[in-house]
Formats: sequence, C-alpha cells, structure tokens
Amino acid sequence: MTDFFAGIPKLAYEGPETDNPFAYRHYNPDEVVMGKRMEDHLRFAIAYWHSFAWEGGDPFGGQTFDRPWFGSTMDLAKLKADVAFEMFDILGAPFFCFHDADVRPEGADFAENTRNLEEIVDYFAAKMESSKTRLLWGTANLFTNRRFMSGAATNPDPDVFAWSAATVKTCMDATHKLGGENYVLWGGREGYETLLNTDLTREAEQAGAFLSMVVDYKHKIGFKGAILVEPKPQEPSKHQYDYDVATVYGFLKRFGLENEVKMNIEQGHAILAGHSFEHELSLAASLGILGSIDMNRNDYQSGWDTDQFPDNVPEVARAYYEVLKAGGFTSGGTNFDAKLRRQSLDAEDLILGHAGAMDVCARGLKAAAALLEHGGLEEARSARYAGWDKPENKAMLSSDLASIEARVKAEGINPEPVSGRQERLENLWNRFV
Ligand code: XLS
Ligand code: NI
Ligand code: NI
Repeated sequence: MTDFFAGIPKLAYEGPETDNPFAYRHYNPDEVVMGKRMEDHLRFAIAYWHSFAWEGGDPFGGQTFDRPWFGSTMDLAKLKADVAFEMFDILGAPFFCFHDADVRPEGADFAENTRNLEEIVDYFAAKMESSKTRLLWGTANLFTNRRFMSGAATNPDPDVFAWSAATVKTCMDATHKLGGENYVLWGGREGYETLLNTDLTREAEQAGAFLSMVVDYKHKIGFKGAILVEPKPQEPSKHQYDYDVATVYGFLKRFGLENEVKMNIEQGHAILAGHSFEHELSLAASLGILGSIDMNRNDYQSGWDTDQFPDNVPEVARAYYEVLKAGGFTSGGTNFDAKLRRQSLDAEDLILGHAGAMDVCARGLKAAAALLEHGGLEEARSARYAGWDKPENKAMLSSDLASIEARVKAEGINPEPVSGRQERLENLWNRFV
C-alpha cells in the first residue's frame, strides 16, 4: 500500500441524496438497465496516461503536478503501477488502458524499451491476479518521442516505419498477455504539415501496409480482441489522415480491412471534426465498425483537445442512445481519456474527476435506455420512412430512371411535403434527460 490516496475511502453507490463526495450518486454497478448490469453496459476504463503520466504542462508552462512516481526508473514505474491499481480499486473501475510509454521508462534502445515493457507487464499481471480491474485496451505511443515527429507508419524514413512496426508488435504482445479486450491505434503523427514536403500517395500505402500487418499479427498470435482505429481530424498534425469515421472507413475499404478493424470514437475528436459525437457513433454503427468510445469532451470555445471529464448528461445520453441502439458494447467500453485541469493538484481530484464522470455517464445511460424502452422516437422514425415499406416503392431502388419516369407519369405522382416534426421529437427527447 502506498499513502498517495491516504484518507480516501473506497467509493460505493449511496444514491442521489447523499452528501458524501466520495460516493456514487447514479452509478450503481449492479442496477439492471435493459436487462443488463450497469457496470456491464458502461464498461468504464481509466486512462493511465492522463491520470498517472501527464505532468500538468500546457504550451505556456511545464509541470504542475508533483507525483512521487515521476522519473524514469523501473522502481518509479512500479510505484506508479501501485498507485494506479490503488485508484482502480478505490473507484471499483472494471478496466484500464495504457500506452507503452505511460507504463515503462524510455530505454536507450529498442531492446531496453522491450525489456522494460515486459517487466512492467509481469508486474501488472501479478497485480491483476488480486484485482477486479481488467485491460480494455493497450496501444503504442508513436507520437511523443522526437523520432516520430514526421510520422510513424507514414514516416518518409523507413527506419522509423521499422521501429514503429516492431514497437506495435511488442505492445500487441503485452496487450495479449494481459488479456486485453482490444488493441487501439491512434495515429498521432500520421498526417502532415505541408504538401511541399509530403507525398500523400506513398504515405497512404505505408499506412495501409502497416495496418494490414497489425491485423495479420493479431491472427498469428490468436488475439481475440478487436483492432480499433481512433479517428481525429487535427492536432497534432495540421492534416491528420484518420480524420473521422467516414474517412477511416474509406481507408479500410481501400485496403480490404473493413471487416477486421473497428473504431474507437472520442467525443472531443468528433467535435473537432465538425460532427456531433452521436453522428460519429451512428455512422460507425451503420457501417458495422462501432468498437469503443473515449468519453472525454473538449471546451467548446477553445478548438483544441482539452480532454476534460464529461459533465453534460443530455450530450452523454445522446451517445449512449446510439450505443444501446446498436446493441451495446461487445469488446468495447467507456474510456475516460480525460485529464485533470493543471490546477487540480490533489490526490482526491483524480478520484472525484472519475467519480463525477461515471455518475454523468450513468445518468445518460439510464435516460437513453428509458427513451429506447418508451419507443416513441423509433416509432416516429419508422413512420417517417413507412412509404418505403410498400413493394412498388422498394422496387424503385433496383429500377432505372426511365422506368421511374414512366411510373411518375402513369400514376400522376406529385409529392406533398410533410413535416419532419423535429420540435415534437425534441420535446419527447427532453422528457427523458
Ligand atoms: C489523443 C488520443 C489518444 C488516444 C490513445 O488525442 O485521444 O489519447 O486515445 O493514443
Ligand atoms: Ni484525444
Ligand atoms: Ni483518445
């Protein structure tokens, strides 16, 4: 036991009326929602990087947090792991996620990186024997170190491609060993700053070959989890290749990977792409590639990735409505890819940030489930498209322009506009949130 969270009790569900800051008001893991335990619906995960590796810097100032595990030795990496698992236990978190660089010190070369990672993986594995917390996903950080400044898979330098491929292999091995349920790729440096020095055609080919190798390796080692790509439109590169769900789907089709790879969709990234989160989720579900979510918001005014904990129940409800409608998570879950504000220095801030977010998500989930069970929205949507249920209308979709013209003339088709009834549906929606 470390003393980092000294005095902070394990959180339990106490209901909405409690005054205890260290309690859940809405997140009640065992409560059954639409036939499933809340914990099994939401599948919350703690992001190792923001909670334990981030130092509190911003573009104008450096470290604000003073954590006893900061530094680059294996002993400190193990202290960090001790504190992390204590936090998972305090929160009763079912899952966590990590990058290689969050959990192990950077070595002098590839071999030392791998040794460090393997030692920490063994340390995690030992902890996981007595912890309920499992691994939602693992990933490789192919964006922080300066070697990745011009890309990882899409780097003009083949040596960086090689380093990246080898690193992803070690991270897939680590994820597999720890029983991870997914493996994520966020292409932080897969993009470009200027076309003056960039060959788009080559870079796409490299990225396609890279992802194909990831899929092949998954099958080779018998990893049963999902491979997930996380789209993001900008930041850090001016142009990120994995812009949004639609863009990534096009990329997957191009390389024949659409049945092998799903999406990890982040709320804040959806907004940066000029979409709503529910748009991205709904599109992914309709394409059969909805995998998992990063439930962290950005500030709506600042236009960059501030990675804040969710605080808006109606927004979160819209997202879970799409997730529930799609049948819920299978291997995926709700990862909080969220960091504290840099002034939030105390150990309790870490606990309360997550606890509040979990309560917001629980309320959103319950609202979404209630509306889905009510059925009014789905009925209204079906009614709007009901004309397409008639065989003569359905047949048009495999007809041709000339035959349709003949039909319009023969039947005297003359459409009458009908209301989309948006306000009625918004009022219905607002009864539940
Ligand atoms: C950054 C991404 C990152 C991924 C994991 O914006 O959200 O944190 O989730 O590499
Ligand atoms: Ni992000
Ligand atoms: Ni993310």
